Amino acid sequence: MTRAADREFMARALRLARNGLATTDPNPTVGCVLVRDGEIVGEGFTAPVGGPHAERAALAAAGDRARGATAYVTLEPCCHQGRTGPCTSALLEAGVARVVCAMRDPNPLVNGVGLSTLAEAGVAVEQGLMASGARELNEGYLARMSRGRPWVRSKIAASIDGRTALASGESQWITGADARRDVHRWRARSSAVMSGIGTVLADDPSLTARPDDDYGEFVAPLRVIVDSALRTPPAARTLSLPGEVVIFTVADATDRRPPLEAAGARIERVGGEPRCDPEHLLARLAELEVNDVWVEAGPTLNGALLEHGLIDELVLYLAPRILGDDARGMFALPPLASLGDSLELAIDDVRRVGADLRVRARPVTVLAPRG
Ligand code: AOF
Ligand code: ZN
Repeated sequence: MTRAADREFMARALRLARNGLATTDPNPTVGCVLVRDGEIVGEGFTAPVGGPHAERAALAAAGDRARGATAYVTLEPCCHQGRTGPCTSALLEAGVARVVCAMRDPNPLVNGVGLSTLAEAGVAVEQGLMASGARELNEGYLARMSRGRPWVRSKIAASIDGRTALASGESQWITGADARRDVHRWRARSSAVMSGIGTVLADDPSLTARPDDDYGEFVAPLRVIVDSALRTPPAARTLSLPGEVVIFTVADATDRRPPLEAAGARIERVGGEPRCDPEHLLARLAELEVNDVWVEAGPTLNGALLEHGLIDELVLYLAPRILGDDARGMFALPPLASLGDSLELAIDDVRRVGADLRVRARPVTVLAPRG
């Protein structure tokens, strides 16, 4: 098989994996293409939790034709008994001769053992083909497995002069309908949608994902409120909607707790005083199998996350309007002594969404600690 052919089949496996972006949570989404004599004999992608992994789906489609085939897989095949049996066993039983995978699975139960198991059984194995494409599909899962913390994307809608609300608090709606539709697609593919108490009190948001009808199935994201003093009103809209809501707080059992629990919230106490320690609450979310968090919050929570170096990606929607210097900004941060102290970003992507701009950027430096 030529290198070009290898790339073509791996690109196809990556495209297949995209189908599972919003449905496999908390599992990674994986694509698999089986090729024999230059011809595709089976392909598949990860089913929702408890269902077959990509490899088993492709093997089922190929039947006997999998014997002697090459499997192109976007993530190292698993070798452990989880909710489903090991894919390594299924590949060996089917007589697959060669396995090309894009990247290692950092799950401690796999982490190289999937490939070594196959190699020891005589299968030709390769790793690393088109790894960056595979990484991008499962940024959240990879972050949770390798650093015990979800991937954090913070979405901010602002005017082109960087303002998120008027001094009065009014903020609905700065960006247009297309940007809001885009946001609902991001929410749908996230494991959790997180906001802070300031936003809950000001906007009474639903925090649910409501993508267009043609979006297809998705696992509803967990809704998370960061509310140090437990000020969430029991009548908050998000509590009245179907699905789980977790409120993180540092407040001890107070009389505010029972009405919130009666309204359906799960309350979790995390470390930190007087404010929830963002590292603790993200570690807790990883324990709850949250892969990626979509943050829609105001300057307080965004500032705290940024200051702790916990924002992995900013998704900024910038509307073509100007709100002026009286209006509110994006991040509450301590004053900087010099421009050299500012946080630098790398811009990954810029596009128009309706009348607005969408900028995706990653912090590449950290802010100097508060002096
Ligand atoms: C694969 N192919 O398509 C996926 C894999 O509980 P289970 O049995 O579904 O296993 C979950 C683990 O399987 C998950 O943490 C990750 O290590 C791996 N995901 N592996 O071979 C796939 N989705
Ligand atoms: Zn598997």
